[in-house]
Formats: sequence, C-alpha cells, structure tokens
Amino acid sequence: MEDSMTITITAFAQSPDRGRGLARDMRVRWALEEVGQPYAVRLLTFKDMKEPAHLALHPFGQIPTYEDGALVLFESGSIVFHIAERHAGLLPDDANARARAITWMFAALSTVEPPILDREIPGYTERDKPWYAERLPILEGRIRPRLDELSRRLGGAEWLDGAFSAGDLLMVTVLRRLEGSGILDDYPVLSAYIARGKDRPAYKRAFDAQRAVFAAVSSD
Ligand code: GTB
Repeated sequence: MEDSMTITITAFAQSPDRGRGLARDMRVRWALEEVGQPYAVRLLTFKDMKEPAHLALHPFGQIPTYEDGALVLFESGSIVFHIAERHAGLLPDDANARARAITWMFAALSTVEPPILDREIPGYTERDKPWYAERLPILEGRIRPRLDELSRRLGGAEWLDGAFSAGDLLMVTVLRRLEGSGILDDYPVLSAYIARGKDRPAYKRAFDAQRAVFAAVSSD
C-alpha cells in the first residue's frame, strides 16, 4: 500500500537470493525497523527496473530506492545515512562519536564490501569459465586481510565503536555476503558479531518482511 505520506522503498519482486536477505533493500529495511519508521515496499521485476518510471528514480535502474514525498534517494548507503540522520538510534549524539560511526559506514561500503563483491560476482558470471577455479583463491586472498584487520579491531567489543550504529548495520550486511563461502569459519570474532546483528529484533523484522516476499512468490 502506498500513499503520498508514506515512505516507500523498492525491492526485488523475485529476489535472486531466494529470501536470504542479501539484496540491498535488506539494509534499508533494517535501518527503518531500528528507528521505528513504517514503510511501504514497491516490488519490481528486472524489467520494471529498466523502465523509464524507475529510471527516473534510480539512474542505474537498480533497487533499492527511497521515496519520502518529494525526496527520492538511491544508493543503499546514502539511504541508510539519511534515515540515521533523521531519526534517533543509529548515530551517536556526540559529534566525534558520530563522525567515527559515519567512518565505519564508509569503511563497510568502500573498504570491506568491494573485495567481497569481486569474489561474489564471478560466481554468477564466470563459474563455467576455465579460469574461475584458479582465480577464486586470489580473490579470497584479497578479502582475508580485511577480515583479519576488522577482527583484530573488533576484538572483544560488541560493536565497532561503542553503541550499535549505522556503521555496524552496514558492516553486518556486508559481511553476511560471505555466508555460505566457508571463509567466515576462520573468523569467530566476526561470526559472533554477525550473529549479534542478526539477533536484533529490528533485523529479524526486516528479514522476515523480505523473506515473506520470496515465500509469497514461491507459493504462486
Ligand atoms: N551501490 C548500490 C547500492 O548500494 O544501492 C548497488 C545496488 C545494487 O547492486 N542493486 C542490485 C540490483 O538492483 C540488487 S542488490 N541489481 C539489478 C541490476 O543491477 O540490474 C545486489 C544483489 C543481488 C543479488 C544477490 N543475491 O542473489 O544474493 C545479492 C545482492
């Protein structure tokens, strides 16, 4: 249901992740749940995403987008930042602590996520190529130093810098992309960190909501 006063996000009508919550609407849903902001979801097929109506919202024809009245945003990091700025709960009040939490948001998206994506994408596009098996350890070798460093920094702490923040929210969603790869088995500190994120009631509500979309499609 959508109306002019409702925040509306977009998500896959049929997510290729089969309801595992790995598409990037999950981070936006989680942020909205953390701050207690209700939202509506417009589900899009791959065809819809490339139609002029959606391209007017998202220049790259992707999900997620975020609409609040006249404001239209794309890029999951920017959307989470916007939500965190407009509501209490995802960024600290103290100016320096806030700047550090924002730094962790950037670290998640520009330092940790890229090597994870570099390994993941050939899994969709190059799996049948003769070089795939040889390349995989090289790509994993670019992820592991980041995980070593992140694990060392987190140490015995619950969250990256004091209270849970938008930096943790993004970092957990980024690290979750390694689930099923076996790599996280070597990182108990990070596995426990991901588990703490997934244990948050807001995470569970967001996960269930995106999972319900997949379940509805599969029962058709
Ligand atoms: N930088 C952008 C952001 O953070 O918002 C990236 C957005 C993006 O890549 N969106 C993807 C998309 O719309 C969906 S999330 N793709 C369609 C297109 O580009 O045409 C990426 C994604 C897809 C599938 C899985 N999966 O199956 O596990 C995981 C993540």
